[in-house]
Amino acid sequence: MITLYGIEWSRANYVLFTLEELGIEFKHVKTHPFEEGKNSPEYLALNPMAQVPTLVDENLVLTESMAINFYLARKYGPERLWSDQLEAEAQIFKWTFFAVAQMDAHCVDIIFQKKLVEEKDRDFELIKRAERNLTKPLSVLDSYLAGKDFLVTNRFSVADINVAGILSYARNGEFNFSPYENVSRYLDNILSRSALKRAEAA
Ligand SMILES: N[C@@H](CCC(=O)N[C@@H](CS)C(=O)NCC(=O)O)C(=O)O
Repeated sequence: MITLYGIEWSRANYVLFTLEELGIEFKHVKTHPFEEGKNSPEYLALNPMAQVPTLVDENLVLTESMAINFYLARKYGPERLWSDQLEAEAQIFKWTFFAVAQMDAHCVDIIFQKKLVEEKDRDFELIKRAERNLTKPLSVLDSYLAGKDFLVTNRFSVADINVAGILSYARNGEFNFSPYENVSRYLDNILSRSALKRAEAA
């Protein structure tokens, strides 16, 4: 039996999305990223960074949300969320790393400042900088998505879960995606999937 640690509004959300897409049974331990429980010796033995998510599948203990999603997709949904074509697999890696390297930190800054920091303490300069830093990667993504519904070989894959998951942080932090029409349409499409609704209700 798989166990996933991490509450649904953390990065565990991306993993819950994958688990729900795959329809796998799992145990959900709602470890909170900002509460003391994550510093227990038992949890630190699984995730020495004291972060969520962490996945345990039999003898495998895996951290890092994107790596967890790659593993789940390959093990439990190779036809549905992965690809047996090397070129398509390379694109799954490419778009996931693009989102992690070019956008993740800015999306986290936006949601953290807008939703977790009180207005009186909010760093508006940091928000502006994060929004500015998203301009180039979002323009690249927007051009790529013209006429496409999905990132890789025009079918839904784990790359869509990873990229839309990362961008959902900016969206939930009220970032204005309207200048990026293709990205907006794409996010509406991916983030309205019933599996994500189930994940958010977890
Ligand atoms: N790169 C890691 C980041 C994990 C991460 O930063 N998780 C946050 C919650 S979304 C957390 O646990 N923060 C608490 C902390 O860093 O102490 C991943 O993708 O899994």
